[in-house]
Amino acid sequence: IDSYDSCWLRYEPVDDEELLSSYRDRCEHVYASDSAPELGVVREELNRGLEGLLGRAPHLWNHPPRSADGFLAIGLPDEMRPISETVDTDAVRSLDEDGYRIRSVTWEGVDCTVITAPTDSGLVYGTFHLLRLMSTGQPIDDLDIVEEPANANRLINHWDNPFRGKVERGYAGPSIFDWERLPDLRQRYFDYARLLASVGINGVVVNNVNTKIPSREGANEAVSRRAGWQLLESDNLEKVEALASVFRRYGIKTYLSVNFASPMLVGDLETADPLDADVEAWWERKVDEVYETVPDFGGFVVKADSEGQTGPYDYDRDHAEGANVIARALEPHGGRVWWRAFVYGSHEDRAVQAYNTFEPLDGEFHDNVTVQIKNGPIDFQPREPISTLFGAMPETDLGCELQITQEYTGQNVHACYHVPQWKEVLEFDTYADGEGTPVKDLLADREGQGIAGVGVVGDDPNWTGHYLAQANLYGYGRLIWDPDLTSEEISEEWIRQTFGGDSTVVETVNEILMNSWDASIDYHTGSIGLMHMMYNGSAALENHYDPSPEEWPEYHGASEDGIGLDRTSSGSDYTGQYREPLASRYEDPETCPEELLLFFHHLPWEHELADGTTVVQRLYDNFFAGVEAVKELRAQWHTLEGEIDDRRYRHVADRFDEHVLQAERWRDTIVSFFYDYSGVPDEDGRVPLEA
Ligand code: BDP
Repeated sequence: IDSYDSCWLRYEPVDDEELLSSYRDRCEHVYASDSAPELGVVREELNRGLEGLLGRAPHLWNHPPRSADGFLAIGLPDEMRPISETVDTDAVRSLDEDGYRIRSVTWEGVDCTVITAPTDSGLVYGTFHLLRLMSTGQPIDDLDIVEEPANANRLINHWDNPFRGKVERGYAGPSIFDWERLPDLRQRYFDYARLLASVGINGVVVNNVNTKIPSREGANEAVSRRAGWQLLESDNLEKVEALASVFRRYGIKTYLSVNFASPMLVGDLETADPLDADVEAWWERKVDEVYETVPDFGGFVVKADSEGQTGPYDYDRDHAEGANVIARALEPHGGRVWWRAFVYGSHEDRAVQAYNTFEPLDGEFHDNVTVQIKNGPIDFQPREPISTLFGAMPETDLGCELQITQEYTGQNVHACYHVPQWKEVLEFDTYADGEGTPVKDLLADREGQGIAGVGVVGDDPNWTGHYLAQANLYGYGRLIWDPDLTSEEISEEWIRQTFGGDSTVVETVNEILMNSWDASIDYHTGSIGLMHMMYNGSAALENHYDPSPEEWPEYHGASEDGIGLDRTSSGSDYTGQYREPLASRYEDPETCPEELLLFFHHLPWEHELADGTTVVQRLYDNFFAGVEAVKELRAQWHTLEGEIDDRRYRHVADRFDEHVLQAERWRDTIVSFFYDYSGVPDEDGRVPLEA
């Protein structure tokens, strides 16, 4: 990790004398079993972490240390006496897979800290938890912690194109996965696995959902031969296993995105029809082969009938038929299909299509299929309403797809902390089972459900492009482990581990992070439900960074008489896909929450909002406020000069300069666009802009 940033696993020396001596008393001697591979990981991480924090490496024992005044004991519940004699082992064994218990106890007159879990991966998570407590300066002398993850599946979806090395929507350099050199391993794989395990991630999909590079990138045959679908070829499976061998040490399963037409691309069949017997047999054989090579393989992600990827529609079959043929092959091995619901193109309003396609199929999917739904109906916009599919398919395992990489929120230039956005998604009450059925509860407690985040790391030394974007990777893992954590709790943990515990630094960075998303919504959308006003450019470019409202009229509906889209019962009736009282709430502009108003309604420019301000004036105000907010974030960052190391200070300061310029560019482009249509000047004289 040396030449690369250690992110939040810096393990800086503890400088508070009292804490240091308490940590030393309790952790200098460690009794850890080393039976399983993961326990090798526990020992390695403790060596590294404690040496950093306490200034010397711990003594590691294979039996209770005799002379010590205190020690740390880590093992399965029945593995060692200091554990079996101090905690309720039945209770530990009945914890969820990945759960753990940490407890301060006295054993044979000695102060002990015990970490125990029903599985090895729980021990890894428990170890990282204890190290986190010390890295954030918490006392550890009176612990009684029981943790279980809220979501069984906590995945990262890499959109990394193998062989070509480019990460789709990646802004942190090329892919970290070097398929040319695999099965040779890079230190980076181990460090990445550590980062992920430290925040509870338990699955990694290593390649892009676009497994065949679509022609929109101008790909020729030679290029698309070296695309993700190829990873299923026999010669490549040992490379997949090499990566899996690293990840499994940390309790992380490896998955692949696969092409629906694999029987034709990888095999030599003439069809990929999911009801064809040869196709069924092909998937079975291929999956058997995968599991011979990668025994704990997680499963497949499939993007089908979407943006140029083939799918069951090519054979007049539906999505359940498409998913099930692959699921049946995975079933005997315990693998799972994550089948994406990201389909659009056949409906005038893109928002309604996923529900129309998938809701009627509820109950038709095989047990080991998870339907993976983006948080909103469009595409990871700064703010969207919540997808109507959540709560609409009770007989189907669902997964929520979030985007960690900042495709639409400033890429690697803007500071934008996404945790509050994800929190809004997970807390959203779907009313699926009456009032009080938030998305987070719908996803939790089912073995086949969970959350997938589109990855953010690349080969840049700082991993995420923008240094502060590390907080998004950290926060993603922490939040999906425990959606009841607040955004501030998560950011504070991250800051303490990343920049140290100085209270001014913690408060300042926290405020910057916490205000960054609101600012982003203001200057990208005006904060009353508009979205998708970015520039695309040529098919090969797909910039998604600069403003270009004239390019996408179908997403904002600007006209001389008003702005917004009618998605009520008189329009596309997206509102009708929600349960009551949501449907009625969104249907009426008087009760529709202002932040989503123009998503659901086309309103006159001078329609009056609740406080008497007009729509167009509110848009002007919010766009201007967004830019001011970014300037304020920058000014706050400037107060940190000299308080944190210069290298990281400069990196972020430089990005803030560009961030301000870009926010102004958005504001000026979009308010001028509104003015051109509406002809309404700003009350404060800011629009039209001075020439
Ligand atoms: C959009 C991206 C595109 C992805 C697509 C997807 O612009 O690159 O391939 O979603 O999720 O966000 O499949």
